[in-house]
Amino acid sequence: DIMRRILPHKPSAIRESISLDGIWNFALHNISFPQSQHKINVNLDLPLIPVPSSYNDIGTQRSTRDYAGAVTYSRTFFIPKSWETKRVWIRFGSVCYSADVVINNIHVISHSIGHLAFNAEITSVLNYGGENTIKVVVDNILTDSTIPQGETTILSNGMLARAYSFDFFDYAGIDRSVTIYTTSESYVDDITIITKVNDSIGIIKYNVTVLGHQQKNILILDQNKSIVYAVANFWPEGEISIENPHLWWPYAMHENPGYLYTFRVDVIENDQLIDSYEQTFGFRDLTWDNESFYINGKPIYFRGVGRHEDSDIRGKGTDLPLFIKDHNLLRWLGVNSYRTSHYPYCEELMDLADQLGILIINEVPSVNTDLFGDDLLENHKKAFTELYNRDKNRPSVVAWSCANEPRTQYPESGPYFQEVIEHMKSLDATRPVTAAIAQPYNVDNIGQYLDIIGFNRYEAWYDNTGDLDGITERIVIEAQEWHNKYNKPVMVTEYGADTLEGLHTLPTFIWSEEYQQSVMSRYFKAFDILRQFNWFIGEHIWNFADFKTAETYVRVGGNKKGIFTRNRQPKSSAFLLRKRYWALAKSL
Ligand code: GCB
Repeated sequence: DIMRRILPHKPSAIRESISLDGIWNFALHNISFPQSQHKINVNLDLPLIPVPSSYNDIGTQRSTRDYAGAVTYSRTFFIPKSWETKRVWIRFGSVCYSADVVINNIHVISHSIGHLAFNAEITSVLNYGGENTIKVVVDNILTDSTIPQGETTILSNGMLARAYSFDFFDYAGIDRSVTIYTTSESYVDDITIITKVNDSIGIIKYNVTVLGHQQKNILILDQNKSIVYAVANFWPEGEISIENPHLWWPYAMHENPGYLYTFRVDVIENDQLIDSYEQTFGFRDLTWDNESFYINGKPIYFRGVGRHEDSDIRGKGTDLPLFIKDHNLLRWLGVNSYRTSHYPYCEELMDLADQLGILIINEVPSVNTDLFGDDLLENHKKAFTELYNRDKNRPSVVAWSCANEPRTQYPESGPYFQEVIEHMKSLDATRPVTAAIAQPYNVDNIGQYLDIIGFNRYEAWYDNTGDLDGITERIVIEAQEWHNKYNKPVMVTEYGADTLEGLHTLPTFIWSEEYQQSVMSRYFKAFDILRQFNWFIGEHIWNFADFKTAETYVRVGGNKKGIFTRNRQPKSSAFLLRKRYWALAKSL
């Protein structure tokens, strides 16, 4: 059962690791790299690729950027002799879309879905005290039954091309870190922690899988790493109470948001520590009803953004400078939340959300869900299982989003999403399920299964272009209709307008910075009217930053609905949003 052992590698007194991040060899299967270095009009790109990164924007060739099919990543690495007595594992943070991993010519694992971690034990295939080879065949073909869905076409030059309806560039490659690490023969395989707060008592319900029958100890450490609780030789599951725990609060709602405790499991054999794993968690009580959504008993109003993992050159590749820059900008804006539109984000980002107190609506990678076949349904459920296993212990994750803009006008969408949502709830009863819905309320078939209704609406952009004065009333009415139909909390999960930075117009005209601000201020009026009702629980603008999309004539160098440019410089709208979000933060 490979997918349960998904705990990321964490440094500890016992576990050792080697990073395989770096420069790998790279080959496209249907296109050969040139022999001659002395010609132009040939592909002079290096047969090398950085990991982690998407491969698409690294080279100079359209054929690489738009490649459809399998590519091979390969490299060598050393394993120390001293690891001979250990179990050894390999873990990929994500490969888009599918991966076949071969080490020393032995196949070790296949995995097919992007944006989610997978690992495999590789103890028996390694050459200890010597060199090893790894080859990863990465395929980016999407079909009717992959999550997300896509298709392929043939171009006039005979090349295969990808086609997809979702509005972000279909980046591919080994886009997150690759780590090889050790455990002892007996090791901590999985930890599940659920917290509850009753008056001044914090309750931790835990379930720990340790392979082997040794003594297992649990320590609970506070943020300063002081021990607040210790138990020796615990059962695999149990309950721990902590008096007056520090609560986990969202950003700007408390002077110390994002308070994290550590749940440490030590495994001891013959008085020797043989494994130690530290899992962070937070005490926060999540409740929701037909009227509202509460953290630690207080109603939450989501003020935030839709985002993408996207930047130039590296595409969706993990980029630590970008991650910290983005979080400085998110804090500058005063957001308390974002949605991981439209796929699970990198674990390093999720760690920051836990630490900083950012509320995450965690979206499975299902976009524009259509056709609703049985294979698709199975893959959709599997995607959610993998996401749940990866992120179940994160206090930042306060809701699951089961899809972005699924085709909910079709009757088949009803039973399909009923099953997806019931599957989510069977795994996790502690978090609400939502979706970002594009179809109008009157044709929707899935809202009755959701806990929170999210809708995406582009008034005065795709709908009623230019009609700024119609925005406020239409949004107020639509939100009320959603609430009337389903009697659930409602939020706007997307609204916005494409804006070319530096384009100014008086009077205001679409694509200008003034137009983006005009749209926003009309939406703000609607939100302020709706905020009188407890059931209206939030606003997420589309998008935090401009991002790359497929090549289409409605996109000029990508989607420009960012309030920041792709380079993370502000459009004038960023200042407007900042003013509103900080005013909201202070008024709540
Ligand atoms: C949407 C989609 C998002 C697009 C956005 C747009 O509704 O959810 O993926 O980027 O509209 O700008 O068209």
